[in-house]
Amino acid sequence: MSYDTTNIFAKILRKEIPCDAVYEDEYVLAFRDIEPAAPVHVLIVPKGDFTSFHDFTTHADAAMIEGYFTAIRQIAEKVGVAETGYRLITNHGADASQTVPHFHMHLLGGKALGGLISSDKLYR
Ligand code: DGP
Repeated sequence: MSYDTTNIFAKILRKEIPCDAVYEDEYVLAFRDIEPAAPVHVLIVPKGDFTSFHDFTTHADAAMIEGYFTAIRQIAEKVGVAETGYRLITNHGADASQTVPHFHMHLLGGKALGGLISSDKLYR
């Protein structure tokens, strides 16, 4: 999939539309999800043209990958979930229902999140 420069996160990175930012450095911009699924729901978006996790880990250089994952740890501390716990989720492609084609990680926390997938949704 080629990178679509008109996707919503590209516009947020270019500051064309606003966001509720919680962290920014040379590698990432992190902001609160507009449709939060938990009391803490932050999206961590790398500053580069990466469509998904698969694209990111194929094409990002080592400094970007290190900077990205280090930032996630710092963000978890900053938003207050490092001690209580948090979940990281990323969706790659159609079967994962990825809706925004710019790689991002969801950081969720602020309450007990329960099991990853409820038992009635288990694949059998
Ligand atoms: P995903 O399904 O993994 O591609 O998740 C995309 C997330 O992006 C979804 O939880 C809703 C969020 N989102 C979509 N548009 C906007 C927006 O304009 N601002 C913010 N802050 N979040 C958005």
